[in-house]
Amino acid sequence: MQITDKQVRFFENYGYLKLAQAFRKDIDWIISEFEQVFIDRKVAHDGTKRSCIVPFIDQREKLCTLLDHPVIVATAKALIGEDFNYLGGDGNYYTGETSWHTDGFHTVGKYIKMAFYLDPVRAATGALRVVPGSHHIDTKWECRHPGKAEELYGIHPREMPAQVLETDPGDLLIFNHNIMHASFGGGGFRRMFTLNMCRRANTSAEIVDLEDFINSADRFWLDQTHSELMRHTASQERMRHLQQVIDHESGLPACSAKCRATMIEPARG
Ligand SMILES: O=C(O)CCC(=O)C(=O)O
Repeated sequence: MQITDKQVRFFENYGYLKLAQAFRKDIDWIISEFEQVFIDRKVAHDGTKRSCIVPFIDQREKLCTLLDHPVIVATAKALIGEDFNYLGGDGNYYTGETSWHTDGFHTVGKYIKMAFYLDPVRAATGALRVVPGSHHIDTKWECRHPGKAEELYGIHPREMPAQVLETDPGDLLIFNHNIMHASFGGGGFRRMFTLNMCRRANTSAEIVDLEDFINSADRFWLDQTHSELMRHTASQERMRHLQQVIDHESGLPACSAKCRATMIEPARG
């Protein structure tokens, strides 16, 4: 599978992409592996608050192979370069709504998220929605405050102009970390997992930003970004996408130690 120049252009301009049914053939094993992670980790989701496991695909050998999957690799290479970095990701049972936010404010580099929603989701049942183009952080257009919809425009945040990305299992969503996104109306058991990635950091500013991102996993009490399983089962090709992160995560254990001392449990997102 190839990502076309037009899809790349769309992603550059609007900040998101949907690959409908790109994982149609894989979705059954993906869902059963997803469930197995929660069983392995003894996380029994009861629908009252979000359950979140990080890093997620790293928990099981078969899920780790998503990082070798031709669709994932071709998409990441097209959007962020041949030697992209894999930065972990979360696996979730979501409860309720996710208010408007971004996953970052990167002024350098390029950070993306790939998201698999494992249940059909529609506008009123927890589909991700994005404000197209809001990843252009230097824009003068007032598109980066949808969370202040009531205060600024007198409307509910749900009514903000946005693209609703309704999905069925087997679809893949990709979005820029800087884009404004939210979801409304999800129930107590909405299943979804993600892979975070970024362009290889080359300048010193990009390296600082990469280290900041890596260290932000301290809230999950992690001492390294990837699991040992992810590393030990990695081919040479997969290692290309792990190595720069491994080389820049020496600060994480100390940051995590501080979080362990001050938080009652690892963050849930
Ligand atoms: O699906 C959702 O409710 C939100 C997902 C999200 O905000 C994210 O993965 O960054």
